[in-house]
Amino acid sequence: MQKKSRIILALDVTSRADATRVVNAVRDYVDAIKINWPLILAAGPDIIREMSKVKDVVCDLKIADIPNTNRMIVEQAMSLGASAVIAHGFTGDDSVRACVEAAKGQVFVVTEMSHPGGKQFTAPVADKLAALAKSVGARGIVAPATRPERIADLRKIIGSMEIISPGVGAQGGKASDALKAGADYIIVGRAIYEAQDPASAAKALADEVERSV
Ligand code: O7E
Repeated sequence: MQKKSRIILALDVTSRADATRVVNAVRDYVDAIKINWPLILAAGPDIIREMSKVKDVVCDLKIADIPNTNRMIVEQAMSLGASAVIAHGFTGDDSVRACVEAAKGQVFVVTEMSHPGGKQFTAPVADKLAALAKSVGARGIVAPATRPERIADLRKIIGSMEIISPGVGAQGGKASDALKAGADYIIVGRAIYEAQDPASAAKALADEVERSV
């Protein structure tokens, strides 16, 4: 995954036509595309393969099962062209390790989630989830742009592993705050794909990133 604009597009649209339109408009301003269930269910899993021809795809299935099932899910995602996957850590280190083995390390583990409810159950165990991600050899963690101080806390636990950070724009977080707190990439969905002009919105974010790193 290149590290240029530091923007990962959260492509949470629900048709192949919208996905293609948005990606064609913003491809010069994003480093990777994150594909989540809404688009996979709407357009079919082949959309992963299609988008992987344009940019690296982070397959956000938030995998959370027993080790054997996790392994099978990751193998399918990687065979469709995903460059990395996102998994939950609360299932325990054997389950996350199964993902890491199947993805050859290319796993991001969710820690504290960015929405208000993320404070309820994920925040109290986020430090442990970050430590688990490190201990099993994951590539990085997902940490909230809505609470940049937590990005800084989690950075201390994981050292030089990568942090990808959702919550910029529609959820109230600021790209510059997340990056200054230690995020490597920001994940942005609605602020780009719901904008009147997605290319201008992505460019404005890319400019903000450039000023803050
Ligand atoms: O708010 P948006 O529209 O910019 O979209 C944010 C995206 O990041 C969306 O796909 C959502 O599923 C994801 N996300 C969060 O918003 N908060 C989290 O805590 C975790 C994720 C996530 O994707 O985890 C993996 C990156």
